[in-house]
Amino acid sequence: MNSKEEKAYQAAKEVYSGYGINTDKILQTLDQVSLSIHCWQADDVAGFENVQEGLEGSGLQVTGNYPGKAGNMEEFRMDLDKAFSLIPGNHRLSLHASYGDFSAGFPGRDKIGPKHFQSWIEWAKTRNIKIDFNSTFFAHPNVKDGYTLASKDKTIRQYWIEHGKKCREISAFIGKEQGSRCVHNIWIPDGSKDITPSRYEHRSLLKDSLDKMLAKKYPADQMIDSVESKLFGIGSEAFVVGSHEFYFGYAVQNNMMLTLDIGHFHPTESVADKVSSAFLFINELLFHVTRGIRWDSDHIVAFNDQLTELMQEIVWTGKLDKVSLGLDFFDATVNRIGAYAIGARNAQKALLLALLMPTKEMVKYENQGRYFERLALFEEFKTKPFGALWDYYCLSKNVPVGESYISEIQKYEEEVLSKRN
Ligand code: RNT
Ligand code: ZN
Repeated sequence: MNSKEEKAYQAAKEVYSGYGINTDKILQTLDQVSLSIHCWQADDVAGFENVQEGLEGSGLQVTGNYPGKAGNMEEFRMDLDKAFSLIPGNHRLSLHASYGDFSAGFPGRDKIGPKHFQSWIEWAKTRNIKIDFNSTFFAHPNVKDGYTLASKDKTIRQYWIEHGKKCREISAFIGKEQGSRCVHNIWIPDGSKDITPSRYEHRSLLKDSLDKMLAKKYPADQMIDSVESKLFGIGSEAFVVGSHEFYFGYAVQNNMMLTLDIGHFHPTESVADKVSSAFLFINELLFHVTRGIRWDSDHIVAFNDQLTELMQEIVWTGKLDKVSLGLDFFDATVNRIGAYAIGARNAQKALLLALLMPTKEMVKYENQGRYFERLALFEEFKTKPFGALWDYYCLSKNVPVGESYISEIQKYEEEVLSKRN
């Protein structure tokens, strides 16, 4: 008990215990929360289909050309290992369907199956990582004029319904194999650049396609489906079929999980404020933790108000156990492993800060109508020594403390990434 982190922890512990806050217990709570770490930051959403189209026309765009990107599955898995080694705790991997093991040939998205994910399941088992899943409705020639499940063309809809069905089967298989429910996230790019008189028709088609795709029921301990909305995308500025209202309604009506990507709303709209409403009508929420800037929704997660307010609301609503925290960002202008380390650690730090707030005291003031005191306490707690707790947590989980992961990543860049072509 004599490293500087341990000493700082003891001092911080005393500060918090003066307010009846047990920091040991809070670190345990933090440790029990697994992030669902997205695979797609590692290779700029490229995947392993080989026959893939670019992201263009899918409302997604990755900018940047930082060297060292993984070029095959072996390099990709190595990079994921490196990234996971810099994030304290035990986390899940969120895999996109386009990242299957197609070394024996890619059969087409409507024909993929559990066997294409067998090697991932093995990989994950040896690391005690659980897998979540995402169907891939973009970067494909069958995205017709920007539409998939909501296309007016029946053949196109049929193709994507088939893909969705296959992804659900794969998710259930993964869940069963790993002994932990696999969350299957559904996001489609469908929408239009300009004025669209047939919004109602497209949305009716989407509803119908989803009904067909989701008709088969799987055991709840194997998989759960979640639907993700968006406000607009590049090339779908005027109209996105799968809007918030659409999926909120759909999730409530069908008793489903709902995905709230915090980059998919108007910049001044608070996603944090949606938590307490959503939980009155929906049992479980999946968050895509990201950082929106102006028109872009996928910057590396920063420790900002957007993030800390979201974590705070999750804690205040008392629904931490009903929430999945998925990461969703992709930046190709910086070291990609560095992006993971910054983003994931920030998500955890924000949760830690939220867990440390003097909620009971604040509610006490609130009930007495003492609103100055409520705000004062909240503001003061923002600068209590929570950084010491974070450092101590990293130390106790054997991951780099503070910014020391910078040199770890630089070393990996020098020894591994710079040798790739
Ligand atoms: C896109 C959605 C979606 C994707 C991933 C790659 O706007 O946020 O979650 O980022 O499926
Ligand atoms: Zn998302």
